[in-house]
Amino acid sequence: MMVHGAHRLDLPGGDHLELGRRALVMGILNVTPDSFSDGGSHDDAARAVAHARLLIGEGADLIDVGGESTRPGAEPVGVQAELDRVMPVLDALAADGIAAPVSIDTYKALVADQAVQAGARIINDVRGLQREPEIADVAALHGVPVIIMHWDEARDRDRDLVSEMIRFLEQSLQIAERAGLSRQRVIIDPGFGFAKTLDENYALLRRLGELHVLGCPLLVGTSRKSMIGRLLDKTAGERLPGTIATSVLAYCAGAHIFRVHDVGANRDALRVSEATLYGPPAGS
Ligand code: 7PJ
Repeated sequence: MMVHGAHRLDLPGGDHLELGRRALVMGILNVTPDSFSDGGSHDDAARAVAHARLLIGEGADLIDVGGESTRPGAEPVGVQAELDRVMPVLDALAADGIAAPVSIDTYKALVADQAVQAGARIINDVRGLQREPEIADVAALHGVPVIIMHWDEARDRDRDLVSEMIRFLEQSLQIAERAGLSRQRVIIDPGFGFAKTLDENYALLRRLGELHVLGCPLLVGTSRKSMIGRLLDKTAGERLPGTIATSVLAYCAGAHIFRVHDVGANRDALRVSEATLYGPPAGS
């Protein structure tokens, strides 16, 4: 079973990521008041850098910095408040010479622009370029790839979720192309947990392979989400075994990048998955 499409993702500064059989793990670095650090003070920025180092030590290939909690029911934050959280952390990561490429989790064009100027090399837009389409111009201007996630609260719930998702993502791809961002610069993400029922989240995981028609690399974010917690009746801290199951299943369906809190454990599970589909790496 050989399911992984091979993609080369060019990053600004001459680096690139190989997306294919080897799964990439994106470590989550939340800088919100409900996480361990909100980035606002020097100590907070230092704590965030320490956590990023820990994630990289566990094998993270990428670090995703986010200043707005998009969990259901969370308050939206303004541009300035989001900048106040993420900029000190991005500056501190750059000053620290952090090895892994950093992505900025934002749907705001202005935040994305500032973040990229401070060293972020990927834009992770949970609104799929459809909240502030100017964010596509920011990405094109700086030559950074974008993650377009599906989040469509206005979706017709009588229609098939995956078909609607493909239509939504095609629209996002059109916005990208109009801005001068080629498809090769775009990663797609089905947006687990975003305006989806428990049944829909599991149907999506079952049907993940259908998204390959778009021809883009695929990122999934299921880590500690309620699709696991509600099924198992577990708190956020107890959802790692369930998360690992979703990572392995998504890998087998051809996913390339895994956005997780628990990098080491997911990394190990993905290495075993890689060895199962394609054989162990030479020399091991
Ligand atoms: C996702 C994300 C996701 C991408 C969040 C949480 C909610 N970005 N940002 N995909 N989820 N690309 O982590 O529970 O699934 S915030």
